[in-house]
Amino acid sequence: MRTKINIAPLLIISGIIAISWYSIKKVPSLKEAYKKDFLIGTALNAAQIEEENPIANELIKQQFNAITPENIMKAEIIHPKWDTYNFELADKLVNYGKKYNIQINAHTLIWHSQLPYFMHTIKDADSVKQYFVNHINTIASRYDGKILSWDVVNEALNEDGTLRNSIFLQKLGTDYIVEAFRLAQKAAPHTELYYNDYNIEEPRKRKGAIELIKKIQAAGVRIDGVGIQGHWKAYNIPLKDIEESIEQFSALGIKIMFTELDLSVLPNPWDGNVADVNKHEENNNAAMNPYSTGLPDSMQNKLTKGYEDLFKLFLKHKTQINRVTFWGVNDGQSWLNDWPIKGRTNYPLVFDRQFNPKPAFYNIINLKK
Ligand code: 9MR
Repeated sequence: MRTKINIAPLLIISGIIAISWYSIKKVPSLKEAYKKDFLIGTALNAAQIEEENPIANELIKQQFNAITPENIMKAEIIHPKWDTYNFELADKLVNYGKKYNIQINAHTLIWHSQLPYFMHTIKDADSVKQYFVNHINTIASRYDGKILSWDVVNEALNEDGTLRNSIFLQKLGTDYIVEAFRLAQKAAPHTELYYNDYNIEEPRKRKGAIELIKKIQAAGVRIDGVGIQGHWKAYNIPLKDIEESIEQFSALGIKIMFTELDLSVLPNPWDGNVADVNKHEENNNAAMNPYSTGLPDSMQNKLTKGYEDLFKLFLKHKTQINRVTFWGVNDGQSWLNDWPIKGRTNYPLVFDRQFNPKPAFYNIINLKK
């Protein structure tokens, strides 16, 4: 007996994909609009690197000429055990970039967070040193010549500009950042090397970052750029601090990137633009999740204006800025739906949950008309 296959659901799904694909095709392209100014990047999660969703894939190719892996090159994933590296997804990312002609910023070599489990069991300085050297040498050399740049060290500073009390500071001493860049420069001579952090536009932390960069330079070690992450609030963007930072960092002779741009519209239980992934707030209530059914125009307008003001500033300083990367492709992907409170509905990017461009997107595009 022949089994009957019901193809109706398949036809409906293909229809939806075709319609979405057709409407994506009609959207203007950020990377095209800004091609003479700076790279326009996005962060990719594992599913996007694996090209699981054809709509996401089409949009990424159309809009972005730079990608950063959101998680898959972090130590806990790429170096899960002392002697084991897991390069599968990072290699796929490299192929993805090659296939679609998109530049890759690798993220990140030395970070106190998302360390592999074995690092929490290590107590002696020699083993930390050995991990540090092996980790940088193995990973940075593997991708040299295949990627544009590395976030060599991520988030090494406290809010007051002093060095964060990480396992690396404790076991390796205050020169560990210079040493990380020294090792990276040797292992990856063809790759640009950056320091990346949040809130380094803020004067106290900025001062710490400037000292750090000067220290690396004074040691005769190469540092090519600084990444200002850009996790801000749509309703309170520190434009003056950002402009001063662009001026002061570029005076050091290095490139500037905005590396993890997103603008939260939700209330924050703490003050400041802290992006410390290890801080969480448990308390969830309706007041802290006010837009679960949709974003009101008043807040949409703030988001749109926020993005427009930022891109105006970026364009004003375009000769100093090499890349602006959004931290995710669409609102549904954003870490800000789960941080600092789990399960909220945030709207921080320029494409909505259905991959449609938001008013902020069009205002950014219109600045170039
Ligand atoms: O967006 C990332 C999220 O998916 C991860 O769970 C989290 C922990 O690895 O890291 C997020 O990305 C962070 C980035 O790597 C460094 N700066 C702050 C970012 C947001 O937390």
